[in-house]
This record gives sequence, C-alpha cells and structure tokens, in this order.
Amino acid sequence: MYGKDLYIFFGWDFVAETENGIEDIWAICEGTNYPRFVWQIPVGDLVCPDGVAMPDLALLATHWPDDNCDPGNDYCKGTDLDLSGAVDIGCWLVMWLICCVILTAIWVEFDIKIVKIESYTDS
Ligand SMILES: [Ca+2]
Ligand SMILES: [Ca+2]
Repeated sequence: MYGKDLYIFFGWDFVAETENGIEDIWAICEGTNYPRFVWQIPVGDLVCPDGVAMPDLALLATHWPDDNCDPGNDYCKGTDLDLSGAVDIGCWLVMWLICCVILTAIWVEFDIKIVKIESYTDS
C-alpha cells in the first residue's frame, strides 16, 4: 500500500506520470507512506521522507546558486521554489518561512490539546 503502482492501476493521477492525467493530484514517498494530495505537501518538502528536513536542505544546497532552472530540468529538481529561474535567497526565505509557519501552527494546536487535557484531568 506504500507503492504507487496499485494506485496508478486504479486511475489515480500521480506526479511524474501521465497515464492517468497531467493534473498530478497525488504524490507518494515510495515504500514509506500512503499517498498524499499534492496540496498537502509543504513547499520546502523537496525529497523523501515526508516533511521538511535535512535531506530537503541538502538538495537545496546542491543546487545553490544555480541560475539555469526551467521546466526542462524541473526547475532545478524543485529547488527553484519561486520559479524565478534561479535558486537564490528568495527560495531560501520561502522555504523556511513556510516551515516556521507550519511548525508554529502545529505547536499552537499541540499546546491547545495539552491545555484541554490538563483542564479535563483537573476537573
Ligand atoms: Ca499525472
Ligand atoms: Ca522531505
């Protein structure tokens, strides 16, 4: 269930395949997780595993500061986050600002749940 072959067989439209369409609705980290909607993937999540972490930063670093990014090279393997044609400070800021917003949102939600649990156990 962690591979995309079965899903493609049943018509799911994945990134990097055209057999089931070019809208590219689904993506998967093969062998590690279930499919996700593309819109669920944070901008800075460039490579597997899911989430923005050191492997994503490593890929960004290998393309720093490429200035030949275009659709032919998949915008420098996705590291040209703002599609400007170059991997530059704009990409860096977009990636890490989005990460900070997501992490903040997760922590806020986590804190709210802890407060609710503490309130529940206190009463
Ligand atoms: Ca597709
Ligand atoms: Ca990742």
